[in-house]
Amino acid sequence: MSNNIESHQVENRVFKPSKEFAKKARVSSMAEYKKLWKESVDKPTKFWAREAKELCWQKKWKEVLDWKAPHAKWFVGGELNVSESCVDQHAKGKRRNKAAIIFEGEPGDKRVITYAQLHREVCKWANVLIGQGVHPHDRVLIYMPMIPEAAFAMLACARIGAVHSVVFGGFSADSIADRLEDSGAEHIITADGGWRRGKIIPLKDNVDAAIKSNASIKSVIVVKRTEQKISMKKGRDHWFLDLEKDVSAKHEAQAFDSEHPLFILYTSGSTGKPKGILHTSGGYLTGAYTTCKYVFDMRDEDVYWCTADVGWITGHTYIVYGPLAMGVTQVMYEGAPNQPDFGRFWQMIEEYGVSIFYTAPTAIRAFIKAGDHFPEKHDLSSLRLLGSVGEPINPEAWMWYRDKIGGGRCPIVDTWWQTETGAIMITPLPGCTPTKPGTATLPFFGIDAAILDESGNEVGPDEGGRLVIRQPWPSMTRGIYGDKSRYKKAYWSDYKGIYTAGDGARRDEDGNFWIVGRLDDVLNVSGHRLGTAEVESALVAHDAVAEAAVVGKPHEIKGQAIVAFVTLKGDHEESPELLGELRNHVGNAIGSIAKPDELHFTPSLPKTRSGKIMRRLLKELVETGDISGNITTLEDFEVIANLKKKLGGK
Ligand code: 6R9
Repeated sequence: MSNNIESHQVENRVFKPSKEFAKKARVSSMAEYKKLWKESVDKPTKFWAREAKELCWQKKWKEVLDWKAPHAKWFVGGELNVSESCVDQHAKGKRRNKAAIIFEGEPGDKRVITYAQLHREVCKWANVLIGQGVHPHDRVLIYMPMIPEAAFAMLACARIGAVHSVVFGGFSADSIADRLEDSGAEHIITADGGWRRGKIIPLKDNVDAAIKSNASIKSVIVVKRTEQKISMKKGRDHWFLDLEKDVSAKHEAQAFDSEHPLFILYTSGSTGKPKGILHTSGGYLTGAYTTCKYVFDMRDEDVYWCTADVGWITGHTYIVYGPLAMGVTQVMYEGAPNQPDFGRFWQMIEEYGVSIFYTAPTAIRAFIKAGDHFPEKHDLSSLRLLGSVGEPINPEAWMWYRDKIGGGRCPIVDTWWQTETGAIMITPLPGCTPTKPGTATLPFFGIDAAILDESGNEVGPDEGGRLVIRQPWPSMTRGIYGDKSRYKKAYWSDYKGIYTAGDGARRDEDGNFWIVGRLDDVLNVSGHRLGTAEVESALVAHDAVAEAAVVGKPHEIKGQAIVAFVTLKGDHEESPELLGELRNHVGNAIGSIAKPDELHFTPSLPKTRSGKIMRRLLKELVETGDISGNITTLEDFEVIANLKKKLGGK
């Protein structure tokens, strides 16, 4: 029996970019894409060097790539200051008075920060950090709401050669403590609080709890945001407002080596302690910049909005480093998408004339559930390009996004990538790639992606296998902070010299990559290995279904039985009839092999705080009736408690 993943999904809808979009795009035909892609993987150093040249370097590199698998050095001998490309070049040039960040807080407060102001702020922050004794290579933990100061602080760290480690503001004191310990950070940047769903997240209180018995913390810099009372420890804790009074708004950006560490970002990993994914300077910035240019087709006149939080890699690459290196105007929003209601995003798109919008499938499914009347109330005609990231986007959610948000005219870029890859890897190019709902389509320039079976052979069309990258790329992680062997074991041990992403995938006959789910989640039913994405997408394609998650459960005869969890759209009610109908619907859509043996309705699914469905928890719940593992990354604990009751567990 083959160990490969089977695929049963058929998708025939194809959408080509409009002639009008193609005409103005940087890459406007598939022939051009294919030619450029081939050149770029045949001679990756040539392609990436050409792109890297568009950034600000204080000293040119001697060698583009030094590759001793799995360790890469890019732009060897080159020196740059990352913040110079993102800030100084615009502040000194024609974008001086252009809006860099249009900020909206959850309570409705607004601010516009021009590139010249951004420059002054970043310089002030850099001087404040130096004043607190922060040196190059020192790690600085940033625990902030989604306010412009989060970007200022990150860029200031980059500017002085310190290594930031941003911890998502929704994480607890324990997560901060773990990350402080692992990274050895001695400085913290935070705020009194942040606004989320009309409530204050007590950021400073959480920091206090995390460092209560930690004597190694030298300084805590606090931004005033929510203005509730907090405690400040004398000598250690400082209001930024006080510190900035004593510093200059000028700071000369010193050059650092291309491989100087830029940041550590922790990613949960399926088991055990979070991995500190390390990224360095020149290569990372090249990846961020190049993908913004080609994938989002960013132009000077665009208003770009990525709804991620800076606590995730998407916020690092596609809020801070990439868009700012491009000199674009972007919208930044502090709060929840449903505050005060599910119209908030659409209202903001209308108000600011957003032209490029980048969000996640989990948000799209929530909007579908909330109802079409929210987007319908707003003029979304400024939009010209839509993006998706984070999970496979179910074809029906893709169609909704295209029709209801994109008005049928905006190309959708479904971008596959990871914290570890630093930048987008598999994606349509908006001016040329024919898209099909549910596939991230084709590899980006310089990216040699493939799907291999267990013995390392490339699989045929529509055969599932492991998604790998066969050549180094500039924005790849340089490793797991402080754990060399874990890096090798996690990503480089399946095949020699080849990066394994941990995702299952297949390619269709047009070469498009379809992510079928995480390899850890693959189902094995009567010897058939099925990815989770196809079964879930079949469920979501039913009119009544908003969201679905499937997991395997031990079964005496079949090996595994399929258990599905389903949330319904607002106007549908659960019933035994609907349950039967949904099971049959999956059977009809992809075959009886994929028909769920059990199906449970639930008002919501367990997710990570970045919106990814946590199938691991559902699996544990159906297998043992309880959850024992680490659930600190879970967004909403109630979900699990309710499901436990429902399944009659402990
Ligand atoms: C950027 C980001 C990475 C994992 C990745 C995959 C899933 C992300 C996807 C996608 C299908 C897409 N993923 N984008 N799956 N289609 N367009 O999300 O990074 O948080 O590290 O997660 O997310 O499973 O391996 P990260």
